Amino acid sequence: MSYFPDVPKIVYEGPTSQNPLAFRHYNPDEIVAGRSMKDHLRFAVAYWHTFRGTGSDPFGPGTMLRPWEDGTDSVAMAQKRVRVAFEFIEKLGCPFYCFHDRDVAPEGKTLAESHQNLDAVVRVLKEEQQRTGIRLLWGTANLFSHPRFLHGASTSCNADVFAYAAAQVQKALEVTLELDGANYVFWGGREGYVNPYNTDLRRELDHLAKFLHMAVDHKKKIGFTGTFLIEPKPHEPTSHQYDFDCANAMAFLRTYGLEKEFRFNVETNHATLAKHTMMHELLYASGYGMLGSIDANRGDPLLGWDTDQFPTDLYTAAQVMLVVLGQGGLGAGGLNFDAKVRRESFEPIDLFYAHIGGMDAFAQGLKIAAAIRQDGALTEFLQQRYASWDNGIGAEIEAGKHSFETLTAYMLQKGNPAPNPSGRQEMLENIINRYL
Ligand code: XLS
Ligand code: NI
Ligand code: NI
Repeated sequence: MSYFPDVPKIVYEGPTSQNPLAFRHYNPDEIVAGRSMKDHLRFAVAYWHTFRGTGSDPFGPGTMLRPWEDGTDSVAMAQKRVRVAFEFIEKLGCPFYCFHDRDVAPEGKTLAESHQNLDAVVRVLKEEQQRTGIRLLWGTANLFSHPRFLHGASTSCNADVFAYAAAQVQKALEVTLELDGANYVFWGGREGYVNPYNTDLRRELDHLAKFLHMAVDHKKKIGFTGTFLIEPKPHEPTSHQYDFDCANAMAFLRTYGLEKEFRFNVETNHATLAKHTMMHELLYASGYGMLGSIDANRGDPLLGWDTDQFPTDLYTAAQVMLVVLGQGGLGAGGLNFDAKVRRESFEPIDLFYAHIGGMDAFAQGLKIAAAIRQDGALTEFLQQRYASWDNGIGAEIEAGKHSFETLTAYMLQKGNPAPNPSGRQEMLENIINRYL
């Protein structure tokens, strides 16, 4: 039984190929900068968008044609959908996938029933993982769709909702372990607030930290060795999401003694919603050894929300890969396409085009970044720019040998600082463009 009978296995045909169902740049076994493309990029398909996305938007209902759907939200349909998903992921040649508990299995009438539903689907996921060799990059719990979470989950004013969320995360974590997931993600969902008059902000943040500490305890208890990842996002659905950006989330983690237990899953569209570039967020996380994984997508510069489009911008892809190569890879992390086809792209084949485009963009970004690094022009310039810190007064300051008073004495004697070098922004941007 095939759900995509007209689509062959997607293969690499090279940059001159005109075949829209082939890779022009993603050549999984090709070695770039000492490692195969497959190992550098570690692509993942996002179950929620690709297999649960309907195409609905605030102005109208879903549009997606998904011939395998029978219109029910049954466990049987969920199990069948897993077969569809794995046929898709296998044909695409994508090594990983990611899911929320409620994407893969329907919510039951009670927590116990939800757990049972999940177990029934996890059996099929496991079977398909074994059959195909496709692996779980990360699992997570959906703590934002059901109306019980309307005030948030661990930051809800309702203590029972905190307890429910704890039970749900415990289960999702255990399922992730069972499926040998490489990471577990915490995106804030509705952890944040809209109205300052009905919100005890400090109390909610204390509760969020308590919840994450419990998650860490349970992780250790069950022996899950994957990485815990926080996925910051500044707004949406709430006005003030508690994990605003990497810098804010770092401050939160450190405040509550959690910084050693978490890293970040950085998403392009979240970075831009925070009025950052993706590269800024990645550099920040990476600079502190906190970059764990990436949600690769993009926003629409003319729309102010998380449009989750497929990443096709080579410039951004190259910047992302510059940072990833700069830190020696993503380790157990990967590039998850947290992206959905447009409402107007409603046929199943569009799912292939979308992922092929994203994979090719990042494969090209990888090659561009590797070439830039090989050439060394950027790294040399950067080193040069900070040369005043390599010896003399700069090195002494870095070594902690100075105070305001000794620096005053130094400057009084010297009179004026050495002249500044040019920043050479335009020249550097031209260098990048040489490789595009
Ligand atoms: C939503 C988030 C979400 C997370 C997983 O904006 O990107 O999809 O990646 O909960
Ligand atoms: Ni998002
Ligand atoms: Ni995401």
